[in-house]
Amino acid sequence: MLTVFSSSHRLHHGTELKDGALTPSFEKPQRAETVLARVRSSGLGEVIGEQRHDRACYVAAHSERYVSFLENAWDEWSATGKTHDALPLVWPVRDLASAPEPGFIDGKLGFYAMDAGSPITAGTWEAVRASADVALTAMDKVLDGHHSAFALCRPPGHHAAREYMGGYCYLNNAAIAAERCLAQGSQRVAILDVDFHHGNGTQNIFYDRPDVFFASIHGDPHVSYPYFSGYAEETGVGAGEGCNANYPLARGTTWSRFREALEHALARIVAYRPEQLIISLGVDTFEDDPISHFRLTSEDFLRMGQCIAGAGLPTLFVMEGGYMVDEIGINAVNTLQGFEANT
Ligand code: OKP
Ligand code: ZN
Repeated sequence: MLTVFSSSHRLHHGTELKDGALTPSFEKPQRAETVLARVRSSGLGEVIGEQRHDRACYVAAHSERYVSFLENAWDEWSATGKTHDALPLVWPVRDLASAPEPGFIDGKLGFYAMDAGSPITAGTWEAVRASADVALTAMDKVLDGHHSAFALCRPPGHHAAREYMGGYCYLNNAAIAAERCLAQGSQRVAILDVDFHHGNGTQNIFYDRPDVFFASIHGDPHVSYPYFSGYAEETGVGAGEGCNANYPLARGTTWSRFREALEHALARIVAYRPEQLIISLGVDTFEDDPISHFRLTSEDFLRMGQCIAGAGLPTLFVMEGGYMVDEIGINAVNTLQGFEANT
């Protein structure tokens, strides 16, 4: 399987609030390097760099003003004399949600964020756009006839909605890849999110649309981040009704229960008859992940890849989460090798 990777991810390394203190983020550069090393040592296949894509490819999944915010945020922040990471401090909660866009960076940060998990640093935009370009480049290979490809994206994307960042995410790489398929003539695309956390951003982008089916298997939002979306009752709205499927599972979930949800989601995807399948591949469902609560083993990821291959669809794998740095390379590549073994 072909892998697409960008060394520009190293330009982004930020902090996060953990237990009330600023510490280096769990979402760190070593994650992507570990996965790349495993791709190479396992002989998965060729690794190529990203091709730069038009800004319009990002705006397909996001609003124009949000992309502009991401492009300019660091300059606006550093113009106020600050040299540390930009983090939001105030959010437009329920009764304030219709407020207009603020004109000053402190207000903009909260306006375009769901949490304080996505710091903006000097190199963030360059890394973020390279990550989206990695997904687009890999998607183009699938659209050119490759049966599968691996977009080794960092930072991840699935918490990024049409108009806000959060949960280490800025641009939604999987959604941008799906929009690429539609722009190239596909009628229907499916996205399956197997990251431990609900793909709230992807759900947000396609919630009212019938041309992208979204399914997500994740920790029950009643007790797991992102807390405010991911319930089974969220099935889409308007023309998108029936095109969104959530599988919230209990803490401590092991492969047998995960597999049931996976097979159910894949059956729904096959019935939808998409032309391409995009997998939001988070491996934070691993038993030793430091911030998640499922209990999959490294062997289970081989099985997951085999199940996904059973759908028989041209498939793009997009890297999302996974924070047990020593094992994420093994677990991500196991998924890809399980897929190839059953293709
Ligand atoms: C990203 B992905 C807020 C941090 C809360 C965020 C978890 C994001 C997971 N300060 N934790 O889905 O793996
Ligand atoms: Zn996650």
